[in-house]
Amino acid sequence: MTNVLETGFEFMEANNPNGSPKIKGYNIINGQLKLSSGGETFESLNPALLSDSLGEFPLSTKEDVHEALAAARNAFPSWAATPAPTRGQIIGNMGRLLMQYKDDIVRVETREIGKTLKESGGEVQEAIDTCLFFQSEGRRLYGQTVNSELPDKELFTYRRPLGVCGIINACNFPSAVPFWKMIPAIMCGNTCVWKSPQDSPLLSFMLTRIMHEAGLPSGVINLIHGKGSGAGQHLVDAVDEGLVNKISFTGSTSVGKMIGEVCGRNLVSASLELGGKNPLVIMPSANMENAVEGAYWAGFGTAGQRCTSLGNLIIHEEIYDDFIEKLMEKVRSTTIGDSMAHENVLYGPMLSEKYANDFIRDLELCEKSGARKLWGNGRITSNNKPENFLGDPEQGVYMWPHVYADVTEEMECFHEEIFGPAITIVKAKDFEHALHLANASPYGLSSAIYTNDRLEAYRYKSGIKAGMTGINNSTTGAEAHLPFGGVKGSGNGTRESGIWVIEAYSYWHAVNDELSGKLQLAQMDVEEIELVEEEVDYSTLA
Ligand code: UN1
Repeated sequence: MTNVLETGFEFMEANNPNGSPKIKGYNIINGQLKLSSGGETFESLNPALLSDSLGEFPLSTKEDVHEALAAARNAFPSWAATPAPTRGQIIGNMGRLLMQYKDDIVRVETREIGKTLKESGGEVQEAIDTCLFFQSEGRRLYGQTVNSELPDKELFTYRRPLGVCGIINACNFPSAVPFWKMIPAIMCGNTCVWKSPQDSPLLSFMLTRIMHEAGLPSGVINLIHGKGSGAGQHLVDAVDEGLVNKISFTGSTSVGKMIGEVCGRNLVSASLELGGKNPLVIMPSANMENAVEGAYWAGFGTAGQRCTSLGNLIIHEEIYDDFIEKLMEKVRSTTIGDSMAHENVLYGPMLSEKYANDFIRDLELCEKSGARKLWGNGRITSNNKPENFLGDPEQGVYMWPHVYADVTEEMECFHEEIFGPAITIVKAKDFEHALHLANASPYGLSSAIYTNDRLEAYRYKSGIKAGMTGINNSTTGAEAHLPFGGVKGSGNGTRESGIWVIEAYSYWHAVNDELSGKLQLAQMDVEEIELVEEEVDYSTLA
C-alpha cells in the first residue's frame, strides 16, 4: 500500500498519440492509493479530443465502497475532536494550495470536461473562495448561551457533526461543487466518502491529493471512482445498511428523488441540488443590449451545461421580435471549439459522449413539441458546422447552439430541463403573464428579470418561486458565500454555500447545566408573576 503523498503520479506505459500524459488513477482510501478489488478500470477521455485519454481509474466495487465507509467511520472520532479552528486551518491550507496550483488544475479541468480555460479558472476560484470562507468559519462555528427560566441554571447550544457523509456530484462543476459540499462537511467535523463523477476522475484525484498535502489526516476524505449505477448506487445503498449519516447529491431530479426516498426511510439527512428550467424575463423597459448579452451568456455559456443555465426565455410581446433578432445575431456568430487550442471560444464540447446523447434526445423533444426552430443542427461534424467553429469537430463532441421560439406552456419542452446549448423562447402578454410563465415549470432553481421598472423588479422577486433570482443579470453566476439551491423540483430546500450550508452538515445539541444542586422542574417550578390588579381609568388621559 502506498500513502497518497509518498509517490508522484504514475504514468501509463504508452502516453497518448499526441504525447499528452495518461495516468494510472487510484481510489484514495484512508490516505492510501487503492485499485479496485474487482480489478476493473474505466478511462477518462477529453471530450474536445476523444483520442486523448487522461488515464485509467478503478471501477469500484461494493467492497471498495464499504472499505471507504469504514475508513471514514474510523477517522470520525478524532477528526470530530480536533478543534474547529485547526480544522479551519487545514481548509485554509487547501485554499492556498489551490491558488498555488491553480493554472495546472484549470488545465486539467479543461482537458477533462472541455470547459473553456476562462470558465475553469472561474470555477477553481469558486473552490478557493469556499476554502477561504470556511477557514475562518472554523474560528466561529458558534453556538449560543441561552437564559434559563430557572435560577442557577444555564442553557447552551452546540453544533455537532453528523458523522459519515456520502458526497455525489455531477461533472459540470467538478471542483467547485464537491468543495461546496466537503469543505463545510469537514469544517463541522464530519468525514466523507466522495464518489467522483465518472467523467472527471483525474481532477478529483488531483484535488484529493492536494487536500492531503494541505494536512488533512488520512480517512477524513476518501475518494472512490466508478459509475453512478455502480459505486454511486453502492454508496446510496449503504444508507439502508446504517453506514452513512448524510448524503449530499447534485444531479438529476429523478436520481435525487430516489436518494431522498432512501434517506427518508432511514431518517438520514439529504442535501439535494437538482435540475432547473430557469426562466429569464425580458420587459420593454430593460436595457436591450445588456439583456441580450445576459440571455446569450445564460443560455450558451458553458455550452448550457450549468444547472443555472437559461431554460425558458420569456419575452414581452412588445419587444419579442426585436429582441429575438438581436439575440440571433449573436447566436449565429457563436465561436465554438477546444479552448486549449483556440482563444476566445464561447463554449467547447459537451462534458462527455453521454451528455451529448442525452442532449440529442432532449432536442427531439423540442422538435416533436412543435416549437419553431430558429437555429441549430444537432451535433457538429465536418459537413455540418456553424461558421465560427474552430478546429476539427470530428475530434470531439460538439453541439450547435439551438434556439426554439413560440414555445407555449402546453408544450413538453417548456417543462423539461434541456442540459446543453439550447433555449426555449416564450411570448408573454404582460408582466403578470410573464410572472405566471416563470412560475409554470416544475422547477425552481434560478430565475432572472431584465427591467428598469423598480415595481416590476420588486413584484418579480416577491412573486417568483425560486431559490435564486437575478435582477438585470443572467441566471448563472451565484457567488460562493450566498445560499445556493432551489425549491419545487430543484431540491429539498437544503442550501449550499455561505453560513447557511452549516445547517446541512451539523445538528443542534441543546445542553442544560443545573447548578442549583437540586431538581428544579422546568415549566412547573418557574416563579409565576401575577398581574397587579388595580382599576385605572386610562380614559382620563385622553
Ligand atoms: C452548478 O451548475 O451545479 O451559479 C453550479 C453558477 C455557478 C455554480 C453552478 N457559480 O452558475
